[in-house]
Amino acid sequence: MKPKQKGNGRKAALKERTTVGQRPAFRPAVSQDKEVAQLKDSFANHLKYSLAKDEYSATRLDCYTSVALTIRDRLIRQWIETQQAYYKKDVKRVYYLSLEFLIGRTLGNSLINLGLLDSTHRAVHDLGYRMEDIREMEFDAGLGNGGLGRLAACFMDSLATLQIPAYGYGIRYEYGIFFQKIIDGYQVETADNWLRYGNPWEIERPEFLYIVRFYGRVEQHHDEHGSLRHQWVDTRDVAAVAFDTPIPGFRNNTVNTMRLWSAKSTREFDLEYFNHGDYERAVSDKAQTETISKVLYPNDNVFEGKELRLKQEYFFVSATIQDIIRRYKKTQTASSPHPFAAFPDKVAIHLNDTHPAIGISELMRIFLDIEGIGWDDAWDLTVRTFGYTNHTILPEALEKWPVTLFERVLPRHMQIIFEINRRFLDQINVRFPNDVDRLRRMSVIEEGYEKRVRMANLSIIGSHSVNGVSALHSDILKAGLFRDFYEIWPERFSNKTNGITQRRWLMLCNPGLAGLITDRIGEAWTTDLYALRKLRQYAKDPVFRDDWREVKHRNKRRLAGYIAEKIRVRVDPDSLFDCHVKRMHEYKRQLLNVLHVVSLYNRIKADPSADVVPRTVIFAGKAAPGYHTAKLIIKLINSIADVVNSDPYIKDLLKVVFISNYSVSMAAKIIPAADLSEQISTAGTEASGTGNMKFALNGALTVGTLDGANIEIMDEVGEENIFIFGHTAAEIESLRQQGYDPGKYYGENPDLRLALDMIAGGYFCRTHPELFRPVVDSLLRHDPYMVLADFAPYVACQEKVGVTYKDKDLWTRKSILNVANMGFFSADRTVKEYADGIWGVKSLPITFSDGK
Ligand code: D6G
Repeated sequence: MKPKQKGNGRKAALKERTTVGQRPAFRPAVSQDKEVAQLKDSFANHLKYSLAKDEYSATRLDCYTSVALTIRDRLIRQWIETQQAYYKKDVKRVYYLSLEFLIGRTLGNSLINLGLLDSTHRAVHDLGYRMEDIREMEFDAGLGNGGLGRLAACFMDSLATLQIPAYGYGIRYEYGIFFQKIIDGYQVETADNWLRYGNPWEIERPEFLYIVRFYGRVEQHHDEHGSLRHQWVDTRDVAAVAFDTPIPGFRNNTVNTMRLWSAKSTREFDLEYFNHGDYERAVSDKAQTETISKVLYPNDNVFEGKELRLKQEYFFVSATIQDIIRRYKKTQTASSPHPFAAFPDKVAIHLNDTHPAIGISELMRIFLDIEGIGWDDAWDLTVRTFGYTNHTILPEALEKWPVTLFERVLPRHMQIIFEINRRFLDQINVRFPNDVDRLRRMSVIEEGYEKRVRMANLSIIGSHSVNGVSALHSDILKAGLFRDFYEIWPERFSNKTNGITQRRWLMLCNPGLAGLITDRIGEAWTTDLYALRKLRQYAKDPVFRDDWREVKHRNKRRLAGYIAEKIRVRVDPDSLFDCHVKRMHEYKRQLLNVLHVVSLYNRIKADPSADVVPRTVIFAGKAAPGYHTAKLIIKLINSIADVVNSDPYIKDLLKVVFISNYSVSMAAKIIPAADLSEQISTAGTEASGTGNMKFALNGALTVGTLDGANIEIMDEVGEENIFIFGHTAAEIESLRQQGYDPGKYYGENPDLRLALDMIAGGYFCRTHPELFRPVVDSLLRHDPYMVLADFAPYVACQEKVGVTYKDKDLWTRKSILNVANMGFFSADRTVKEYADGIWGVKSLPITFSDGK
């Protein structure tokens, strides 16, 4: 009896924490009462003087904006001090160039990093609002598609937390990733007009405005020393305007900058037409120019060779490098004889995939054509400055720009790339004489009917460092895609397994679990995730396990409430929450999950008393608007959900839901409520995955293939605490070599055959029975991601999942051990490895200049 009573008392305390928020602030400069009073004052001031509203006219959005501005004010002093310290100490800075920053919401993150969560909750409460409602008013900054963009956002948080002088540079898209609605089971896209009500976190910096040039032609002449010089002339120009967002570290005074560029037409450009009296043309050309930063391309892991995309890439890279050089010059003494000699000692530029790789030719162009540096010196400085991360080996995702397009948009860059390539191939030819095949493979220019610029090859040749994002992925790069380069430059290659920030992905999204953990082992895990190891000893503690289950159950009830309200499906919080949330992509194999669902449905139908564990299978994810198969799979999931959820024989044994508009803030709702994390990509296709880490950190067990970082998760949590199934990357490769025959699996496995026949035959879509036949046809004919080969092992593994789930204590023990062993997957660890191994940048603690 005793432990139970104690448990109830704790439960009450836990409950309290989820409504009130986090533990007290880390270092209250003033008493909390005073802090709350100051926050309320500041809030009232912003409502009145920034927004011109009073208590009668203020909307909930006004309240959110006032709270956001109040919190932003508290970042400003630290922001200015941090930036001044970087100048005073003349530190080396790292510039993280990324076409995507999937930041999500900023308010909650700022509150925990500033240690103001509790006080702000109190202040907001005193003013008569609910903090949850206020936080829901914030639009996600959805400036990314998936893993690559979210990684950039996690890195920004870790860089600031590690006090590394760092900048994120990208594009301020007016429209981020589209909004997904589900209408009649189909995905419908609507525009994400996230800036409609303003963005209180950004500050426009019209003083940092750069001209970015496109098109035109190159003129050559000899200068007074007889050297050949190039001039890029008759260009069409666009202006890039900076918008800065402060990025606070976790309770450490550091505030870094994320600088995003917005396109504006130049005054000269407008005037040209005005002078000719063509007002309409001037206005429409202005609008045309500004489309560069209008919209994020909604593709994940697919290259779409659009001219506008190439312009986006060059636009942000050119503005960024101009800004980097401006900042570099500020710290150089005018008398220095070689003003750029120290450039790589002060500047590290990182390419988040090949999207900013034009930067290599842009820095060369500036060194050669503007700064007058000779080729060899310019090249040496460039290579020492750049580092490159590869994010995928999927062939359809590799950027290859047609030479004709590149030449037209960026004629001088094309010349420089040809010259980089010529010199590189000369070296290869010396080392491997007459090896034409090798030259063809390594060339930056892909020969063929249409010549193309291989951005990955340019990135490797122009960087001193190349890395993959999980151990398996980095090995595949070395042995496969980049083998020739690894052979000549083994020292350039390394692995940096991805990570996630535990501040957002545990502390903020799961306050119940975070509080329970902190109660037992203290707060050290917030900046040293390995501290979670201390939880191992509690995995056997029945009281702790009870509390652990209670936290998960509360999170599940909350998600069930959301599902009931939004999707009108009642799901049982006692059922196993089986979550498959990520971009919709064939290689991620949502279809494999679908086939399991159908086979489960058939088993229950055949025997309603079958001993299956009740499951709620939750899907969420966006499909690229032009990706027909992925969109059809969404419709298939929804069609199956309709049939399963309304079948009276199935009762509560199986429910299927598709949650629309997956986003960072949606992930924060789903992940804390998950029991099972589906990470079932074909081995060798998912470079790392980071969703896998977020789920495990929130106590979900993983069912997964030996792909990407799943392998390292298995190594950390132990084989007995993860459900691994399916062909390995090597086995997949040899199946492919042998000539893969999906029909064989269809012939051999009656469960699989039945499931496929039902889908193809219209069982789930009576009104349009042929609708899903193409999905099945493609599986039976090609099945490029080997869904059928992994079906039987997957179903067998899911059977084990079900059996384990029924043993509540065993499941909870495994759940605790997963969390306890997640130390390695902090983005703090990843970023430290980049800082030490690639960038050569050091932490700089920030102390205030007035000593306070
Ligand atoms: C950020 C923070 C602000 C600083 C500004 C310019 O907006 O304090 O003054 O950047 O810094 P630099 O770009 O000149 O380094």
